[in-house]
Amino acid sequence: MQKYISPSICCCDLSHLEESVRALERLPVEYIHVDIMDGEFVSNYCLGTEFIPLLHSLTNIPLDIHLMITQPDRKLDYFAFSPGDIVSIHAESTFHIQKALAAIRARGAKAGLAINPATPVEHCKWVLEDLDVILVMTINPGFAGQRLVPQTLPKIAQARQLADTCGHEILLEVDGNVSFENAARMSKEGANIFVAGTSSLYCRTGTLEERCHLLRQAIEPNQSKAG
Ligand code: S6P
Ligand code: MG
Repeated sequence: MQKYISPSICCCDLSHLEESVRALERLPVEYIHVDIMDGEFVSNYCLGTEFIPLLHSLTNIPLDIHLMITQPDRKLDYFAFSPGDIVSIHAESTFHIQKALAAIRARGAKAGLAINPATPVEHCKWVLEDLDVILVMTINPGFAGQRLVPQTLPKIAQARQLADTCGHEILLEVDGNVSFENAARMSKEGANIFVAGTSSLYCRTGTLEERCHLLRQAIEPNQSKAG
């Protein structure tokens, strides 16, 4: 199973965004995670719509856009995402999940459904055909630097089982306190995409390269041994 790293760009040094992006390009990583918050779905605000074209102008790394906003189905036109990006909406954020997922796919992006820690995995069941990504939140969304909600770990395995019943590939993403230690556990439970924030890529020990290598070892232990 392929494993992908998606650094959370709000955790980098935003005052030197271009340098931070170049540093990611040298690692390498597969996605850049972009947290968009509206102060309503979550109490916080983080990165605006303009960040998406800005990042696309800086790099070819596909974006992994996490919309923590209410009623995303009514607002997708504000987001200039590109084919190949992942765009995830929250299951708790709209009555019109299927409609929003279909609209994302119609624009060539991968459609993701994010579920909060208290939201059952079964919420994804009737829209599996419309999904490319299930994003299991392993913290309550809104802020970086939180502690894992441990009950979310068995949800990853449940989500993997459900995803594997579908006729097409569904990637399983984890977001929140993806530390080196937690990432290894999440990977064993079947996660594919690992959002790397203050717990790993942007922690304060070692260099960015060393942290990325450690994360890679945690999520792909067998590959690292073979290499
Ligand atoms: C939280 C957001 C996340 C964080 C990420 C930070 O609302 O969706 O993507 O940016 O969790 O990483 P860490 O390691 O500080 O939890
Ligand atoms: Mg996120």
